[in-house]
Amino acid sequence: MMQEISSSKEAIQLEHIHGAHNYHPLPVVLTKGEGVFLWDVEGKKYFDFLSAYSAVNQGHCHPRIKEALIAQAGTLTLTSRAFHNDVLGPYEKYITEYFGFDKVLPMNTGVEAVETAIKIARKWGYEKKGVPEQQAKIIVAENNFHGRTTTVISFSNDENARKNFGPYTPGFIRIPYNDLTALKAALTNHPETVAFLIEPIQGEAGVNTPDEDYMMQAKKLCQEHQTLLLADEIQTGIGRTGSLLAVCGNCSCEGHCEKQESYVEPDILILGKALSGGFFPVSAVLANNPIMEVIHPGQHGSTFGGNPLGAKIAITALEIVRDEKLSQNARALGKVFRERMELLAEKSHWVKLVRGWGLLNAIVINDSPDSSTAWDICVALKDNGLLAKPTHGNIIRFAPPLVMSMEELHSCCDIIEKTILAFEKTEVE
Ligand code: IF1
Repeated sequence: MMQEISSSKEAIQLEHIHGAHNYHPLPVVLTKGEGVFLWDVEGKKYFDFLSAYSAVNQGHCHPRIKEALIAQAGTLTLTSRAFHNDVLGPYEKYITEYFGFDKVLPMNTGVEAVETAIKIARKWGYEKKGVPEQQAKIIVAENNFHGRTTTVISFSNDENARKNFGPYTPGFIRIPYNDLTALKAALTNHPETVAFLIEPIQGEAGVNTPDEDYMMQAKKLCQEHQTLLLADEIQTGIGRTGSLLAVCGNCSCEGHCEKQESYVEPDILILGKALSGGFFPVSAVLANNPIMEVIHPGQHGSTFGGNPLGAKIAITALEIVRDEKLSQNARALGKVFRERMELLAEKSHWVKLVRGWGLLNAIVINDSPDSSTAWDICVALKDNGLLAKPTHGNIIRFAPPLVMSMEELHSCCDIIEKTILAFEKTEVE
């Protein structure tokens, strides 16, 4: 029998005793979610300003996804890829048309999709570009975050994420983020390069936004050096940054316009998180035929990848982004959010700067990265009814579900303002 939880304290204790200590969560125990709101086991209501790291762009427990899940769960959930199922094909047609690629390779978690993209890029490099065996190189950015597997942490420079997990997978070259000169040099010095793997905005690094033409110029350099551009849009994609994809640049059409001047087409597009609206892991790797055709039966796969339940959920999650105009909403709300935070920065010395695109934003707290100030502010925000999480010590990420109304956004900004200004007073005393 499952032990019933009667208090936050009890739930936290159970996790402490029986679970590995691989996270340091805020001390809040959630039991219910609906739209932009979460409730804890004591019945306190919160605005969600994390969206499960941007997996719940469509809002918690979206009724349309719930309906799709229930209907499909009562019909067929898993066949494996040993047989066909009647949802995978329609899903593959839907998602490839939605994002404008020839083909998709369905996986589950984000990091699996990153691993998949790396495998495809290497194989393409050997078979199409003619890179000598075992020599393929992939260029990545400093302070990248692409997941937790052994290969992916091999090219991280976050000591905490990688130390003592070696030996590491070779074949990666790290260059500074948002530095085209470094990219050009790496491509020139390493003709065996097969891909440039990049987050259009670095999430974990603290919502690092690049120069406006960075992706455009990076794509040009990649083309000149016959190198694939791999866009990890696991966190930035699906409406979050005020466009369907961050690589759409300043176009907020939901990706259904004629491709705009600002759109930079990646050779491989990597999606996860909000592809399922937070119901369970669904990820995808998209590419055109000349690239995807290097993969043949037996060379890659997954028991659950492409399962009918996930496929149905993903179709519905993507329909919602389009039907509810979530990219446009993220764009409008994000602009107001940053304006309000800039006003707050004038009033509070704690807020050093505000940055972000759409509803993927961060404020940098005016304290050292090893201080506890950002954490203490997040605890105070929680007490005032808003849930956000610090990253890298002195940065707080603000990423609410994209279904938020303008009125709710202003209420949230009021909470943040009240909390940080009050924090000021305590500190001065
Ligand atoms: C954790 C951050 C977010 C991602 C990008 C791949 C993945 C992620 C750009 C892997 C995952 C997560 C996972 C979570 C914390 C988190 C995170 F703080 F680390 F940066 F979202 F902001 N590419 N991001 O952001 O996807 O395999 O997890 O499905 O690992 O603790 P996954």
